[in-house]
Amino acid sequence: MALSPVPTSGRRGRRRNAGVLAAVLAVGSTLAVPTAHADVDAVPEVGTSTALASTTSDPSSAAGVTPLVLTWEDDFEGPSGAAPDPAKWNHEIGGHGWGNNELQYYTADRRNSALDGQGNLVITSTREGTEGLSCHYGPCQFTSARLTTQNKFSQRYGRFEARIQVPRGNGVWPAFWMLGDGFPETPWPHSGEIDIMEVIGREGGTAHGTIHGPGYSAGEGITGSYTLPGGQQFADGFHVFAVDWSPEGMVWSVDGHVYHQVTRSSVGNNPWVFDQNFFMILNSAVGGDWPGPPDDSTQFPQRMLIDYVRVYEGSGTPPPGDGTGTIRGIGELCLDVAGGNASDGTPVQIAHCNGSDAQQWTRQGDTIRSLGFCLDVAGGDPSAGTRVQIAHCNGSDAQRWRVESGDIVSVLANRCLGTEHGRWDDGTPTLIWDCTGAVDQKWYPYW
Ligand SMILES: [Ca+2]
Repeated sequence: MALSPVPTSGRRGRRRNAGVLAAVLAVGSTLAVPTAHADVDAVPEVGTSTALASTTSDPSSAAGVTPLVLTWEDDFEGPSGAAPDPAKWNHEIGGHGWGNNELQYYTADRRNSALDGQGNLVITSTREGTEGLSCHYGPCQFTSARLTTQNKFSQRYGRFEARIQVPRGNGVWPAFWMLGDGFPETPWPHSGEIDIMEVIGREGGTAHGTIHGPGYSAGEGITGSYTLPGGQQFADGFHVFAVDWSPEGMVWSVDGHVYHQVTRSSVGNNPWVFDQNFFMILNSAVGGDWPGPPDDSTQFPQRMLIDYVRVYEGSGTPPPGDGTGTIRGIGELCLDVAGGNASDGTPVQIAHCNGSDAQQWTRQGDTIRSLGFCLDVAGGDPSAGTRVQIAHCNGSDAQRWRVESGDIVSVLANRCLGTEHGRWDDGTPTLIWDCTGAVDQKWYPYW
């Protein structure tokens, strides 16, 4: 939500954008991700179920996975018109722009936040109720609501998820996010910020997940985004937005589809400020630096529906560490040793996942191996376009790889593993290329 004390200069320039990513990771846990919402499940299912997040699997079978235990929830059951449970939620009130030149005045009025009697909390952004309210730009034009769990509930690590139908139209800016417990005594961005879901109306098919901290705040937040297929809009239905947060990092997902990961190393030399409790925030802003103002096409009132918010201890989907399994990339194809040929110089390609040993990879430290050979930049040539192969492991930089935010980065070349021309048909060769965040450069280990 970029709670910056100074106006941010727009967030389109955010670095490390993971791009429009259709990487699909089937989260097997029905506890973590309700699967009954066929209306939101338009992304093709993975053929092979890989229950990284299964609560029934042996935790030792997948590094970092621990059973999920529900620690907090609000299902928003109650009579229509009732206030959100005051034991769980605070109202934040005001029209000072909230660090982003937002246009709404947040109220505690039931016109702006109330249960709908059908199991949802509704945050309504409206032109009503502005009489006598003063905003940073003059008389207020909109009212809305912002709810927090500050001093009522906070937690360090775990899974935080909510099932939400966002509002629609240019200028709307719904968010489900978190701030470190030390805020405001510890000022932003040192407090840390975890944005689990942000959608801006003019790009209503795309959801964003971001962390902000010192050295990576506002427009420099470390962010990823997920775009629904087929031109769907997030306002068309409910979706489950989640972050799985562990001491090692975080993984963001929409309806169980992982689209963004960070590890402690993602913040570089900046401090990692995510080893403290965080509290949750739900709000629906109008206008502001990032979404821009509503226009004549925007209809009010706009409603943000929240079916539930649930928090678990444990980690459903940890960032990938060392392990063995398949590595899936663009089009859900598997990284594959061509022809299963275990010999020096065999090209590495992508192919439909077939369960063969030629698609089993072991990451150990900074090496990635298959069939007893190491993933290798051919000829030790660091230039963009160099093919990637397997070769006898020799400890050279040509065989060292960093795995971060879905990228597999050659230490030798500081370039990303991708596919030739970004293609994803069977047998497309792999190569190294400048890291662009393109979909063909995103890889997800399944272990
Ligand atoms: Ca509910």
